[in-house]
Amino acid sequence: MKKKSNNTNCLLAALARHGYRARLVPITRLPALQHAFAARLKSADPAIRRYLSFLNYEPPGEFPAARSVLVLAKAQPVLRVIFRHKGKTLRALVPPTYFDHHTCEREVRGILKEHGFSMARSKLPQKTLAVRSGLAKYGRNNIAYVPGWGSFAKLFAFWTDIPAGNARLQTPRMLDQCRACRACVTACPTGTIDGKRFLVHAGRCITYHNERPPDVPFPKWIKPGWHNCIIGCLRCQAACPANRGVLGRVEDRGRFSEQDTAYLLRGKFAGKKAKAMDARLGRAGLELSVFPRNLRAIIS
Ligand code: B12
Repeated sequence: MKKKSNNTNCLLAALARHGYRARLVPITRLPALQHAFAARLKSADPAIRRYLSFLNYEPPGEFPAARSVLVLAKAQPVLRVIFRHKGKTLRALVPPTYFDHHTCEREVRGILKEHGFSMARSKLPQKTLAVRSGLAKYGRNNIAYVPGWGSFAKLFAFWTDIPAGNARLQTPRMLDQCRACRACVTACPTGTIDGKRFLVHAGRCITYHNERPPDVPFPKWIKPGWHNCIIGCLRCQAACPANRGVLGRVEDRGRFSEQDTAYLLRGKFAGKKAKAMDARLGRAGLELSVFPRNLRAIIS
């Protein structure tokens, strides 16, 4: 086995060849990160504080070799999924970051293994880590922007046994171009992005509502015309000048016939048919658990 420091450089180069930008955060930096995060969270919506109760800053007991957190970003396009309904074609959008999670995880695990390292999944705040590690900067919309990829970047954070030296956390920064820009504030119809404070009002975000279980109806204040994606929302990202170079990146993934669409709108899912449909939806970053509510919202 080669010396680990050489391996680290080779590993970072291999990750880059596979399209990943990477930063390493030593685990010794996590208490400070956790402290700062908790302080910021005080002004967040109670719903989001509950939502974030899954966060955990301790490496898993079964991975005592953990030395660092490998923070990764990978560029992703918008996906377009076609539903045939009543003789018409509906082109539904799935924003970046909803798909290929397991494929990427398998790929990264394989690359690490080739270089003599291991990893474990984490429950860490990925966006905060991306910004504090210097991989990204915040947009005014609170989404992390990676140079050249805009906000169309999927983020990951894995526990690893890679030595990370003494790398320091960086001060969170907003993109310079956001200073004089209010495009996202204006584009968001729900008031999620507040021109006066940095933290978003997450409980107003359309994404918050369309990611909830399908038996939870949308609140009445969300107007039907505000829905624009089958999951998530693209309004603040589509209006963002910092995303100009990536907005055209759209990939077709999935086509659902009249019969499929009728099945999804009926909302009664069980047995083999449901399993097969879930697998087809999974390729497009979707899952049965958001149907029929989200499809009804964009079809009506
Ligand atoms: C909870 C959550 C949500 C919630 C709450 C969102 C929120 N902003 O908190 C809801 C459901 C609303 C949501 C929506 C979306 N999410 Co989300 N979400 C998460 C999750 C699980 C945790 C995020 C989190 O830590 N929130 C807590 C807040 C406090 O953290 P923060 O937003 O980073 O806030 C920091 C700043 O506000 C900063 N700060 C405070 N004041 C100031 C002042 C200045 C000047 C500066 C610079 C900074 C600053 O301090 C805070 C703490 O560090 C992560 C996955 C994960 N494990 O990390 C994904 C994640 C952040 N989401 C993601 C995405 C893509 C989205 C959506 C774009 C989805 C979509 N297309 O519809 C929207 C965007 C909404 C928005 N404008 O923020 C991606 C982000 C990818 C990226 N490039 O940034 C993640 C990482 C998932 C992933 N792996 O891809 N999400």
